[in-house]
Amino acid sequence: MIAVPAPSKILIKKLLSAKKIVFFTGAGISAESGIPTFRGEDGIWNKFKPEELANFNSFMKNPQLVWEWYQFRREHVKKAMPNNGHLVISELQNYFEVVVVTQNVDNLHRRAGSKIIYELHGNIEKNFCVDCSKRYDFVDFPKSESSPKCECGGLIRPDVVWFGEMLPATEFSNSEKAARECDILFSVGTSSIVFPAAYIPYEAVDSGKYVVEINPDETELSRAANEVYRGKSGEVLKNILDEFKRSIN
Ligand code: BV8
Ligand code: ZN
Repeated sequence: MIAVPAPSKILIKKLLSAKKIVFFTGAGISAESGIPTFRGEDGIWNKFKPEELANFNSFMKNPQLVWEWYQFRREHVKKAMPNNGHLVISELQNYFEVVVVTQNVDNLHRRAGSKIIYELHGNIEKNFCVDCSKRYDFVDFPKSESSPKCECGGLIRPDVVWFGEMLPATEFSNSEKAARECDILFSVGTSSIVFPAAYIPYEAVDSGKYVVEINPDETELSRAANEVYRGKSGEVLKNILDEFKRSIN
């Protein structure tokens, strides 16, 4: 059993004087909720690379396959519950101004009670028609249904950002601003290889902010971070919250 890394004295000291915290999260924070990550050994449908499926051309070429992939993921998301990682981030709102910048499309931060969330890659529960843009948000499409059509006859697609597509401009610029203005940025459960989202932690690094990575594995960001916690986010974040609460009492 690998010991969960305890928070450093420096980090607790930084937290005691901090006001604004940004959590930049990826698929790893939802792993303990049973949602497979993209690129780990349990990666979703390992036979396909996310870039091959999360892609407009693949969708137009084979809407059925891509639609089924999202239905498969929606099933996971529906059954999933926020884990300690999401819940700690939500509870820290009682002590700090917390901004969540997430690459995840699974809605778990919102369900855990986080208020300020920038979804850089969209939301798997939202959909729209590729032809007339009619919204089909939070519609429970029957499992059997092949890729559904809009009343105008157009294909309905998930409202997520696919490879080669622009990120939502306002969410992205708000995220950059939050990273520049925070006291501490935690990068949690992301391989830090998908851009331009992966630039966000570097905004904090370049602005001289304290950057903490929480990930069992090394990533591209590791060498630029001030501190790295090699552990599961649900456990590491719980330790940090408990130690912080001990320090303020
Ligand atoms: C764009 C939504 C162009 C859909 C996703 C430089 C600049 C700009 C673009 C690029 C660039 N270089 C390359 C590009 C192209 C591309 C890109 O980044 N490719 C990568 C693969 C190299 N980027 C794009 O195409 C972007 N669009 O640039 O448009 C453009 C420009 C101008 C004008 C027009 C167009 C769009 C990218 C968004 C793609 N959409 N998802 C969906 O979800 O289905 S990306 C997908 O990857 C998910 O969003 C996911 O969140 C994201 C990142 O993956 P991670 O979250 O990090 O997950 P991963 O599995 O990789 O890692 C999990 C980590 O968790 C691991 O490190 C693991 O160790 C850790 N972990 C596991 N368990 C735990 C844990 N950590 C903590 N606790 C645990 N228990
Ligand atoms: Zn339509």
